Amino acid sequence: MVRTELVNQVPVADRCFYNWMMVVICGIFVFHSLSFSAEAIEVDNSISRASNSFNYPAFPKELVRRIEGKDPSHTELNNQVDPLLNQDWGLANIGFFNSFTPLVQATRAEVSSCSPTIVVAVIDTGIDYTHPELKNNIWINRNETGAWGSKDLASTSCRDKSCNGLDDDGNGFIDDVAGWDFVNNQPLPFDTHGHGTHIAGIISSESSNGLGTTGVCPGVSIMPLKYYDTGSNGMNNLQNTVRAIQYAVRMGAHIINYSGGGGEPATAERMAVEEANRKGVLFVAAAGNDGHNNLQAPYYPASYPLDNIIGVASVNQKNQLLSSSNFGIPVHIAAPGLSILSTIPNGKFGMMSGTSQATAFVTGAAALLASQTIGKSPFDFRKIKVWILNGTKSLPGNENRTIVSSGLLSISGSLAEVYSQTKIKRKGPAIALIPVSKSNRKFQQ
Ligand SMILES: [Ca+2]
Ligand SMILES: [Ca+2]
Ligand SMILES: [Ca+2]
Repeated sequence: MVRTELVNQVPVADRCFYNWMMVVICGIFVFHSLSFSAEAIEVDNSISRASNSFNYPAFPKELVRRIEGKDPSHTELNNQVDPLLNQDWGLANIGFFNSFTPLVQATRAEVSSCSPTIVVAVIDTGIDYTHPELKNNIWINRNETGAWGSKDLASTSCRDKSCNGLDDDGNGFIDDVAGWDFVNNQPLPFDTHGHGTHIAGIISSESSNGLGTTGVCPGVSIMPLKYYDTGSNGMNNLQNTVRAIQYAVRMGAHIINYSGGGGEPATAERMAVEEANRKGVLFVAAAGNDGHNNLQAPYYPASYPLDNIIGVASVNQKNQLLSSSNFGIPVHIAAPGLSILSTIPNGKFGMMSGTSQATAFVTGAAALLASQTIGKSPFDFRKIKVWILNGTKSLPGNENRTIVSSGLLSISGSLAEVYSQTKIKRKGPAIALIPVSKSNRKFQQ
């Protein structure tokens, strides 16, 4: 029985001949297969205490400045070329760059600077929150920050709620200033694996900062929730998944990205996603990388019949469904998923493949659409889902309707849906992207 796995597991033939990084990725991801007993899980609701036994990096000073309210301008464009942008075929194929054309008439600033008030929970392997592409976009728990205590107190050297050893906001997690590591039960959700950092980068990498490429929704707030670790078993992964979903919903995430899953349903997990539904949270989930029809062999959580779920298949550069990608209704949409360039830990960039990556593109698109409308109307996952699914384009050669219920993700198509169905006024003429063709940067190693 296979349950709660990361879904980068495309066949070796699909993904292992691109570069050295792909060889590494294949080595990491091919052999995950985790087992559990589907219904026999209990979710621990006791207060989670911080552990001092991990040497994960402290949150960077830029994040601390944001916590202290001294650096609110992180989303401003600084107009430096993102040197790897021209290698980001995924952005091109989903019409990201066409969003700046007169047809759609979004300005680059609109599309390249999402609202930090939109919160995306990335339930994954954690995130390298020190990565220069991501560190400015990490979600902050405002009620676990701020000055605390007196200088006369001898019990701790910390004078801030983020490190005082107390659950200041009473949510059951001590010092959870920027997410939570459910694997190790501590407040630094650092990514020692790579998968979560890659997902976060596809969604939110900073734009025009002279580094890497750009996320679909740069500047959106990312809530890192670490549920997965190669050292833990499938049962723990599932329990941590449930707790992470519950945390995301309670702490106000608008969108949850879940690039994992398995073939067995679990009542506790379904209940958590149902609660997300009731609270208006969009749940974007990978369709899985087994190459099968999810109608015949469901893949969870993507296959739960809940209307806040968008299930995502993966395609290659020619918009052909990967042979590894699951398909069939209720898989809603397809997105790029082969050799996707994004962030990996320690400030690096690399490529990964699978419906995990495709899921992140759809999540980024949902966040982008939400950023267009937030402040003008409440976040409404049903509208977001309709805009995304109505904005798709057909998948050539894939017998569109039998593979996914919609088609290929299209940012420009979805934005056009938003602008045609709302009273949002365009702010001005489109402006061109900074050309990147002269860049000769290589992947960092
Ligand atoms: Ca807390
Ligand atoms: Ca605290
Ligand atoms: Ca960048």
